[in-house]
Amino acid sequence: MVKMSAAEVREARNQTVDLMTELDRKVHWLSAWMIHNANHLRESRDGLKVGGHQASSASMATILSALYFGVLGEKDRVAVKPHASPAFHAIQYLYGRQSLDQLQRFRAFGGAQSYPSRTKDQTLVDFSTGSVGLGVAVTAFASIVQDYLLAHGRMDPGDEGRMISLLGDAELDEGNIYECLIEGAKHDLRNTWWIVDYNRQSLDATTWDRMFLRFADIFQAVGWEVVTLKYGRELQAAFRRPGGQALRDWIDQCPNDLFAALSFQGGAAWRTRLLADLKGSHGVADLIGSYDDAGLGRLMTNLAGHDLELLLETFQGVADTRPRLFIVYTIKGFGLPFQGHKDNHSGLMTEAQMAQYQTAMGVAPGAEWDAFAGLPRAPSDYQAFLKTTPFARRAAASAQAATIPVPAEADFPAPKGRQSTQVAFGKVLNDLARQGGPLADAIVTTSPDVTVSTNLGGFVNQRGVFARSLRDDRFKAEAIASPQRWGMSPTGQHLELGIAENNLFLALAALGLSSELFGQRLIPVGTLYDPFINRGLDALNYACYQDARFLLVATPAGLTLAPEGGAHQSIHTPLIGMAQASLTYFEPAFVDELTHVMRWAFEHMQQPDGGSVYLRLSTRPLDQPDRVLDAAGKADLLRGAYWHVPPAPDAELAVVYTGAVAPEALDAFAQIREDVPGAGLLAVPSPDLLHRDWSATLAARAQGRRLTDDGLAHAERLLGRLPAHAALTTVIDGPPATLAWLGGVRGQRVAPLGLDRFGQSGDIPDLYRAYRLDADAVLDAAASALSPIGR
Ligand SMILES: Cc1ncc(C[n+]2csc(CCOP(=O)(O)OP(=O)(O)O)c2C)c(N)n1
Ligand SMILES: [Mg+2]
Repeated sequence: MVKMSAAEVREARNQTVDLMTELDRKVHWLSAWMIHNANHLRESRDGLKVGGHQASSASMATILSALYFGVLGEKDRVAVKPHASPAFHAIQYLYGRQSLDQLQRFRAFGGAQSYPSRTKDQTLVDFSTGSVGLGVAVTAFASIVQDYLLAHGRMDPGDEGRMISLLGDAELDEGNIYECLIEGAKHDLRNTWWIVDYNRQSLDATTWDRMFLRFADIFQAVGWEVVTLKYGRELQAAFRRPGGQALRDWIDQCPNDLFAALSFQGGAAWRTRLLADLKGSHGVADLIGSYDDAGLGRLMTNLAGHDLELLLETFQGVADTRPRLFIVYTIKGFGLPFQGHKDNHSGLMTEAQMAQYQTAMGVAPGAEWDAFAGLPRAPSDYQAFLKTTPFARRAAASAQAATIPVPAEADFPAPKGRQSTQVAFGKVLNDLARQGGPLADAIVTTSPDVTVSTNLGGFVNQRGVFARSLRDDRFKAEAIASPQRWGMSPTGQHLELGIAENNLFLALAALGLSSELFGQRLIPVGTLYDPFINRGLDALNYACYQDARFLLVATPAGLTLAPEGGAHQSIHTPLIGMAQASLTYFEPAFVDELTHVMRWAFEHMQQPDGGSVYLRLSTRPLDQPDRVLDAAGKADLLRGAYWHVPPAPDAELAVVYTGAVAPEALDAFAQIREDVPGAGLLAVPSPDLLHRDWSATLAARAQGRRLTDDGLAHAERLLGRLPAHAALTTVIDGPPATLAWLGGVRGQRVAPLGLDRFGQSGDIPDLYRAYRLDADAVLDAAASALSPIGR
């Protein structure tokens, strides 16, 4: 092998940096052009502004270029700042991983998405972003998942990648970031880089100066290495000249808004201001005088985030796995006519400004979409280079892990005796853990400090708490009696979280993407109190939007939690369960239902067109029906509803119930049967599935398609056993609207019962009476449904 001299190595490196800098120009150009095309050139049919963020993209483009052209390895995973989506797509285009058609349809139906999307984009996106802050924190949880896989021998040591988030500085205001930092500190977070596009601008304006140094303090306090990259090399060189120190001090003290305003105004304004403020400082006049206006404007905006070589050196120079915050100073809208302007967040270049920019970028008219137009080298040079980068080794699509077999029904026995769905859930997991097997080994449980009170204890006792290093259960070592073993080890299968529900959902997002991100399937099961879904709702939505797969068990739920009172009783979560896409909500009343649903859930979570599952469970112990659901009953259950007691063909009425109010429904039903002998009792363990199937059937019918042989929705089939004039009364420990829609399926009258007020402390009899969930309320509702107003 020919050995290169140091000078030759340097020369080769310079060549590569030059080539990357040229490619970076195309990233700037293509992102601006793609947005311009969408807003000014593509036909508009609705008069809406299409948008896209030229300023946010220009601010971060060079950081992306440095990463994708010179830093990212095959195993690294990246969450890209939402508003830098065009820069991301431009880079994928240069790599040949994004089509021209997609760029031309940026923000149009079926085209490249406004914000990087795992599920909607046609090119490989590691993490979706858009709701700021969440894409940041999810990378930390992905890193914890990676460590989990390493510790469990499901990933080879040395195979780990860095989980990288590229974020805007205003994202640092999102509280979920700090919740996640605390969790990261507990779990020895590593291999996580957060790279801040520090342009000191948010959406509305320039950001507060006083936070400048605080961010570094906060991150250092939780063990992060903070790397601040402020000045580009041109500015650094100027600082070394006479007058340079004074210039540097001036910049360091310059308020955000002034720096931004001068960046917008340009060279002449910089000159006037600097000469006035630094009058009398030795060497300053000569230093400033050595630049013409354009050169001075360039110099003053030569911040680190626009210096590709400096970024490369910094990122490539990291040799350890400590979590790192890179604060990279930038100019929002760098190189564009509105750079630094406080209103530039959604600013768009005019046609005239774009024409000028095109000339400056050396792009010939007609060559706007050409990947390498206007660059000094032959396209083949760039193409050859792009084949050799570490990122080029990354497969263009993520590999799917194999499906984990779910044990047979016999291995999901319904626990016997009077009990609650919450207790039964714990027993099912406990049984699985004891039996062992691939499913049990793939399950990871997690909970935000409610592991014990949501009945995960049995599973945790058997499978242990996860930590990267061994930690004995001190209480056990001291022989202090406790039903709960809390030993921590690298082989533990429970991820204990602090009490921050946002973190639960971000952890579920990362665990639930394990197959896609790391090629290893995990079966995440997360528990929390049902009312606190609200606390993490955006993160739950975010997890679902990315199509992460998990089982969410929310318990206790509803007014039925009784003495705990209104702050802990969840009132409206059933409607969240119904409305949340990619999440199927079940609320079983009885434990035989629960076991079937859990078994189904473990399969559904793994199917390509499956999704996540939400179980709303109760602490209310119920007498269990003496029955074995037959195949048809099970099939109906897994479509969302079944006839608990089928109606007679001429039935006047059916009682419909969901969840823990089953005894009241049964009680009222028994009384009703005395007067209305043929009445039916309909169990609806999943109002969500039932409703979704009905909607899908109506849509298909409108298009002349059939989803089933008979073309009927499950709800139509079930309610079709009642005469059209029959009435329904529905009851749920949740919003009446959850079941009231059933009246619309066949035009049957309906009297819905449920919660429409905040709850309060009490016992079940008092609360059910006051909130009209008791048997008397069901009887009254039935009477009113049978004799409506005007009849
Ligand atoms: C949760 C959430 N709230 C509000 C917004 C609207 N929004 C979009 S970008 C942004 C601030 C952008 O500032 P920064 O993060 O600094 O990014 P920059 O464009 O300056 O790089 C806001 C408030 C959002 N996307 N997500
Ligand atoms: Mg910003």
